[in-house]
Amino acid sequence: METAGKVIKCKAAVTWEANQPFSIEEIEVDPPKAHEIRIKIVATGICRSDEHGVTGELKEVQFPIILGHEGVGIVESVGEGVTEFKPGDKVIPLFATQCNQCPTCKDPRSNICFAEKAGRAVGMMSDGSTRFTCKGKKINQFTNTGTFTEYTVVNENNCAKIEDNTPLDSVCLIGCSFTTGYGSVVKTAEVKPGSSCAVFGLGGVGLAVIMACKLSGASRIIGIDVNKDKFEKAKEIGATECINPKDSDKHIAQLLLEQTGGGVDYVFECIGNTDTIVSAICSSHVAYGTTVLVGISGVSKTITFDPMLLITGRTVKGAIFGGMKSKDSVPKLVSDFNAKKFDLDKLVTHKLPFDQINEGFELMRTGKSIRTILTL
Ligand code: PAD
Ligand code: ZN
Repeated sequence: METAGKVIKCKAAVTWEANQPFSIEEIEVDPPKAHEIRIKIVATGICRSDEHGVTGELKEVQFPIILGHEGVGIVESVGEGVTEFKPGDKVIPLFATQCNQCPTCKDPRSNICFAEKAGRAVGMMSDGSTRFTCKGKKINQFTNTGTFTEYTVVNENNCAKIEDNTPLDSVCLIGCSFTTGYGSVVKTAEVKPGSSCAVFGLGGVGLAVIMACKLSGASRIIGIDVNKDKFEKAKEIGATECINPKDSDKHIAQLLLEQTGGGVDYVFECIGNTDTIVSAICSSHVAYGTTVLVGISGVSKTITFDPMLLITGRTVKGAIFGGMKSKDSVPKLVSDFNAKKFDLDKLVTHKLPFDQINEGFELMRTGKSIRTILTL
């Protein structure tokens, strides 16, 4: 490609400081260094975790930054030593690193990569620098990805090659929300057929959980949200019933314990609110219920609960990216999607041109969207 080895000037949405609107700017994107890949982003989803980036609630954020982590695109060029990818390949950037060398990558139980934890500075590539510049200032990139830009650079351990015939559209959800929800159900909770499930929070992640509970053969799937406008979609996707905690004088955990005769088999917290995390644990079956923490709470949030809740036999777990090893699982899920084993378009309520990113975020903040996809 004629751009290989050169700086590319392109459009990106820059967040200069916390709680500011996205600013569409021309940026410069450096060529990929050794073991890096430069990608032309084609579509990217808007996730609540990006909003945690806007508000600066995540420790992974230092401004100025290019947010976005749920993208799909095409390889433009590769750095020295890259053998797995070539220009023209369709790829999904991975915020969850998989190096395949560290002890946790080699352990089937985990998807936390220690290569990343060991060396990488916040918002930087592994050599401690960034590939983005705007108006003479270096710009950080969010969680190893940074997809709110026409071009980005990622490490080869943060990229998955996907099938050539994949349409580059809603498949971007496999880069975050879908896999997070699916993995939470299939890998972290290991939901058994015939069981009862409850899902706190019916956003993109919660609905992906519902989809996977249904695929796993759950007989009862209870959706919980304070926004009743989310119920129709949740039922269309597989919820057997929905509850708005505001509609009852009883505590939501009390309601769920009563309605299930002792508690729910598997509870998924997909909000990231410390109160609903405790409610989720209390709603799980007293003797064998499992609660999976999926939603991300802000920095230094803590929860307190009566230890007896666990002594009776409950289990509490949590996972990033559903506990799925990113590089292994993403290509497989993309081929399942291409084989129509699940329908990602059901999670997409809005599609907007990239320039309308601020409108896209407003749709999420006001609870009007499930997932908005920006096309570049
Ligand atoms: P979203 O904002 O689209 O959905 C959250 C839903 O929760 C909305 O429908 C709200 O109405 C509802 N809600 C809010 N407060 C309450 C409450 N008190 N009681 C009941 N319902 C409530 O978010 P999302 O689906 O994009 O993401 C959900 C969380 O998951 C968020 O914290 C995000 O950061 C996290 C996440 N985690 C991972 C991971 O790897 N663990 C990946 C992606 C997202
Ligand atoms: Zn996400």
